Amino acid sequence: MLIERGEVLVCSPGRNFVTLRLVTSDGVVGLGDATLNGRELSVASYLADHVVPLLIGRDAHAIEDTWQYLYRGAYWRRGPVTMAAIAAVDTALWDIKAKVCGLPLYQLLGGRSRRSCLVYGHASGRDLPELFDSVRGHLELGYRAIRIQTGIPGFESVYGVASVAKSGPRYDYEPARRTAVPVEESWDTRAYLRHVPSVFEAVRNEFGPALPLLHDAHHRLTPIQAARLGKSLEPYDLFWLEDVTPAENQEALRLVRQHTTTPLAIGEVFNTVWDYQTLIREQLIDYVRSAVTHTGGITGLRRIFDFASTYQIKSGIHGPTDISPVGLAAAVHLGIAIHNFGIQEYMRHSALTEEVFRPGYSFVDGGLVPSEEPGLGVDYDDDVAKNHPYEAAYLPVNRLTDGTVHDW
Ligand code: KDG
Ligand code: MG
Repeated sequence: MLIERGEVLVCSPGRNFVTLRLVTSDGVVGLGDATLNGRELSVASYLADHVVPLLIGRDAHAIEDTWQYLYRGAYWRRGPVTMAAIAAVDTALWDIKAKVCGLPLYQLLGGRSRRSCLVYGHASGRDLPELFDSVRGHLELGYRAIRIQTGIPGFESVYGVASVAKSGPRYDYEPARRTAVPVEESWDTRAYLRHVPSVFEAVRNEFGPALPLLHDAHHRLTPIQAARLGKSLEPYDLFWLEDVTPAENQEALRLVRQHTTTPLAIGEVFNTVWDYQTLIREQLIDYVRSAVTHTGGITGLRRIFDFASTYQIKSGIHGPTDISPVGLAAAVHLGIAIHNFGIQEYMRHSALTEEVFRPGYSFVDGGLVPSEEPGLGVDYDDDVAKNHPYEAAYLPVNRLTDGTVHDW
């Protein structure tokens, strides 16, 4: 069975998505997610100009060989654009193979290791009353683990805080804005470090000790600041503290680790197992945050999880709404199969997004359950998609209060 055709589909049902559709000589269709928020067209071009032409006539079953051909064969390795493109090809080929076998994809990854994948949602608010409403809204929706992000007094726009709709707090916070150039946000780490522990104290007092709580520092701290934050949050028993430092300097986590027992999660901007080499070998983290979409697909991410499993490090697959339902479905198939599953991020896509992508996974009792359809279990509706063409959108740029560019 040969790969006969490849189409790169770019659409924007509320936000931008890049999807690869591969079609085989037997007419079997596979989908893969290649969305890179704010840099979508670079991956679309990489796929259309440099990858799809090389796939035509290749054996659709040769997933590992195709992965290595695209990874090693390009000579220029790694990086988000290359690895998102490889991820889309890899996921589409797994989708095809599972459809040919007549099995849901997780069966090819070893079968079920659990009934469902526990997820966490994103609660947020500019202040405590808004945050509490958002937490209650998530509990009513059935979430059993919740990420907490809040405004900081004196700052207008803070990472992770959703706008509030008339109908109540939103759950699908989208930081990328449809502007010709990125909007700029303002940041003060000392104000953040002073404020956050009081928020977690209030949340624990209101919602009790048992609810798993998570928090994302979004790459903004130095190692010593990160150590201080981890230590100050210890009384509130976080499930994890995410992206405390810009972790391309993996060794920086040694210092953080020496000072705090708060579990650490890192890796949504990483692309390969090499980005985790020190973090995993020295047990500097507790959860791997990479997405199927940005890590070379199921093949690339599974490699990282297998390495992590030898050190009791678990999965925490990245799943905000800029991972399409195709990428999320792949995450759920992988998460249900691996032994070292930790938790899955699930913000919920908008109704419009789910009109284009028809996901077969279901949210049951705070967990995601994969579709039992052969393959990934996601369909793509071209007719709906064509009414929602790409629109340029950028993630914000962050500046300190004196104007210095800072990590966003
Ligand atoms: O596109 C950027 C988002 O994927 C990122 O800001 C989301 O940090 C994020 C998370 O943990 O979901
Ligand atoms: Mg994050």
